[in-house]
Amino acid sequence: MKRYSAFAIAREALRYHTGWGKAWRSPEPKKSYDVVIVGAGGHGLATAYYLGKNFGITNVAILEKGWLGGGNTGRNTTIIRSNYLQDPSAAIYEKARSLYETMSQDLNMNVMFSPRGVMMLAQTQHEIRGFQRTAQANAFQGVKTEFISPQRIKELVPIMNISGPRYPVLGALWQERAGTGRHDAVAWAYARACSGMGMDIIQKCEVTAVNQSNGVVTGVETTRGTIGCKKLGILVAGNSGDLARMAGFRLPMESVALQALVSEPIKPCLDVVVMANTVHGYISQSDKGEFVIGGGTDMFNNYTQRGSFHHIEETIRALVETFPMISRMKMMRQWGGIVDVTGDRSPIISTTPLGNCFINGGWGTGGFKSIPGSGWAMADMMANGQPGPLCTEFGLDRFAEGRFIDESVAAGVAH
Ligand code: FAD
Ligand code: PYC
Repeated sequence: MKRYSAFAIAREALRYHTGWGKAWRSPEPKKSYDVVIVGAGGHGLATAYYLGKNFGITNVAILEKGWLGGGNTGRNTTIIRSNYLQDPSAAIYEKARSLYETMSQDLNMNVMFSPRGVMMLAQTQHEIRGFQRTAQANAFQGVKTEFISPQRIKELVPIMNISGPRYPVLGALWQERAGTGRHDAVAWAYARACSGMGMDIIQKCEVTAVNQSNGVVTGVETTRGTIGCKKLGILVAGNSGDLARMAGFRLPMESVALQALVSEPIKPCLDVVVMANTVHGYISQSDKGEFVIGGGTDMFNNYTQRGSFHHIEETIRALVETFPMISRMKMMRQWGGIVDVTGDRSPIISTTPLGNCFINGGWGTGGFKSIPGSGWAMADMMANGQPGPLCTEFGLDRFAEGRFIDESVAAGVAH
């Protein structure tokens, strides 16, 4: 794999950029692998990468039914933060956030991590109490957040109307080192690193059945033939229920569409991320100048990877009191992704009833930020056969035991 560097750019400039080569190989699938990962989204690719980097396991295939990064990883609004309430969540999201800080250097590709700060607005008395509680919990967890005043918010975001008649801005939970990253680049950077370690990324390869013998996984049937494996990792977000059915178990998870939209590009005027959870809207400005805007999920189960008109209206209506300038902007495009939502709004990173088959899903509306931490924890579990410290609490058993990790407030998106 060629190293990207200033020197490489200069060298390629001299030879008209003819020597870059492909970022990852597209090989034919082998008959079998030590590990097969289903899903080349951020979580699948990160898991493969840390299997190689942390455990030296490189006889790995990552199978993807579409194109890599074409699921939710390439459809999200790229917010990265770790201001969660419960200890196990804060630990894994903060691990992920800290890995984002050095990801560009670690993977030798610019993932444009931009720690511009994320604020979650408190627009009711209830939210003030909730966010003050989170700030306190975060202080104990070693996650740096603070509850800030309306005046400080106005200094940080001059375009915001903090004295709206219906939803005045009463304060915010502020995380200064939170921010955004380039979603495609995250997938591409992991893919390039995995391919560089000799792993096979096989696109347009849909898994259609899971093979097993004596309660242990032996491989998968795919649209490109049978592929054997000693260990199987399922990381398919909104399709988790389908894969679990193929593997012979059920998941406490629902699939719903989450939508977003972007405006026409304008001059820079918003250099932090703002989430307004009471009204169900959030907003940031991309490097191109577009406002990236999202709202709540569709409130019914579906598998549609597209947007709908009533959502534009609902989401803009939610934000327009706080950001009046939006009312005069044109919206350019919208899209949707299928998110995998659990009852406690926390992920599942778990062994399964099928031997040597592991599942990672349920990140719902918030799994872009967790990609590196989730991959780190999943690789650890797959290499050692049992959950390590970062994911012990996220097992499937918590639903049978009633040991929920309630993060419905921290999720920040209405479900
Ligand atoms: P995906 O990226 O969806 O990857 C799973 C892959 O599995 C897909 O590529 C799919 O094609 C493949 N697959 C499925 N079935 C099969 C099969 N049978 N065989 C082979 N391959 C299969 N999170 C944040 O942290 N911050 C945000 O700001 C944010 N905003 C969001 C906005 C929107 C509109 C959406 C939709 C989501 C948002 N999220 C956000 C959530 C985040 O995008 C997801 O949690 C995360 O991307 C999930 O990554 P993944 O790798 O698990 O899934
Ligand atoms: O998890 O921060 C988040 C988020 C914002 C929008 C969608 N998800």
